[in-house]
Amino acid sequence: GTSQMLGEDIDSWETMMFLYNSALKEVGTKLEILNDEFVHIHKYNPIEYIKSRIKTPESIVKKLKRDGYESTIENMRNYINDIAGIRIVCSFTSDIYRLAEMIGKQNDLTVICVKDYIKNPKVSGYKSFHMHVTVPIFLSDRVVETKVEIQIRTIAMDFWASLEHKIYYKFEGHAPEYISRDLRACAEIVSNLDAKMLQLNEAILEEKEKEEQKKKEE
Ligand code: 0O2
Repeated sequence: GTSQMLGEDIDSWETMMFLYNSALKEVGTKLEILNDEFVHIHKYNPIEYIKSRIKTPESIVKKLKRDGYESTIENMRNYINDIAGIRIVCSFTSDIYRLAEMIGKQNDLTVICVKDYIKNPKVSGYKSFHMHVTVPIFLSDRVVETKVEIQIRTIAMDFWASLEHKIYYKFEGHAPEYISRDLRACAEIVSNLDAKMLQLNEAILEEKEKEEQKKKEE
């Protein structure tokens, strides 16, 4: 059975993957509940969609190598923070911080670190809000705190990052300067679009408010 497997071979690859998969389920459910509650109270859906993934073994090994570590289970556990990754794609930049705050307040999650690549974009032009958290996984005989990387971004940021990721990988990080420059320019356009959409949303909400006020007065 599962518990026997865990007891006998605590450090195996399978056990580790079992824990990361469980962590993705736990955090995924948590986010769905937060979203449902938000809809219930505010009649508004901050999350467009959620994607989760387990990092491929090749990608894990590559990252360890990049950082100068041997490919051992111990090093993976200690130095790779995004083996379990969950991406929340939301509508507006304002939703990102609202969600990050809600996640930070969850008592059973421990926030290890936060990287705000929206306030401080990467040189590539990449924007996104990252949180490294741990979630307790309750097994039959023990509780294991398991790492998950949560990335929060708007649809526009996700659009840019998805395409840039493909292009970047074609060049293995050594894209010609004019391509990198154009990609950064695209990131700028995407940011302007996000700002414009946020403005529009605020204007629409204001108009709605006025309408309701008028209805009340009649
Ligand atoms: P993949 O294929 O998405 O798994 P740390 O996590 O702190 O140990 P790291 O990995 O340098 O150090 O963290 P960082 O820079 O915060 O990036 C983690 C993830 O963010 C990346 O995972 C990407 O998913 C995303 N990311 C970061 N920079 C960029 C960028 O310039 N363009 C795009 N498209 N995505 C980016 P991986 O492992 O690189 O890749």
